[in-house]
Amino acid sequence: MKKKITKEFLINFETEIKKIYNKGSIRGPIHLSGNNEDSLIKIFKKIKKKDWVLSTWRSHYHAILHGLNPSWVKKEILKGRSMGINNYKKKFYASSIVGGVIPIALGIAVGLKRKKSNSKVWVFIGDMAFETGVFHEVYKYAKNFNLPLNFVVEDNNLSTNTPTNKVWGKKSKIPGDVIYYSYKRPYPHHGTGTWVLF
Ligand SMILES: Cc1ncc(C[n+]2csc(CCOP(=O)(O)OP(=O)(O)O)c2C)c(N)n1
Ligand SMILES: [Mg+2]
Repeated sequence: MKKKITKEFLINFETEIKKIYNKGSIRGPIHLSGNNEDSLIKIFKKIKKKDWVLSTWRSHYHAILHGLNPSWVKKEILKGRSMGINNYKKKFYASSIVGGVIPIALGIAVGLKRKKSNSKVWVFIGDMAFETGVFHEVYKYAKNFNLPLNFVVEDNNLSTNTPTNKVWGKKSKIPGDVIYYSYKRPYPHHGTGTWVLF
């Protein structure tokens, strides 16, 4: 069983990281989450400890909700590793390459199927990563070969500061078996909105 993590806990975690970052104590970029706590808490109820979770540059909430020790996550962030929080023991992998985790997730799902494992892979991607070709290829392959791979699209209609619907003319239709939620970003793409000098 995973420890129950509340919305307040998540918000307080990011608020604390924001304060530390603003003091100039984190010598690396950070990407803070917010306004999506309810959606994520609901989604993570379906994700088991034995499942793999793959995430992005903005992974603090995903890591904590997948059962990584919040103090350990905080230590990693303070070491400047916010953009790539990884813990193989806890089956958690995050990469800052847009779309980078999508084929990795597919490889893990193939491996799990070959081993006849009953674990699944959950991959969290932004709305712009969802529009990339690699998503559509991996989605098609996973579906056609019945692989244990679930996608979660986190839609803030932004790619850094560029509106995704304007880039593509419109947004693509989300397939019925892809988990989706939308939210309004409370923090800038990276940092806290305060200019920090080291
Ligand atoms: C291959 C690659 N290209 C560009 C970037 C720069 N970049 C970082 S995040 C990001 C926006 C991605 O938007 P989305 O997938 O919607 O994710 P969000 O941050 O909104 O959750 C971009 C372009 C990158 N990290 N990797
Ligand atoms: Mg986005």
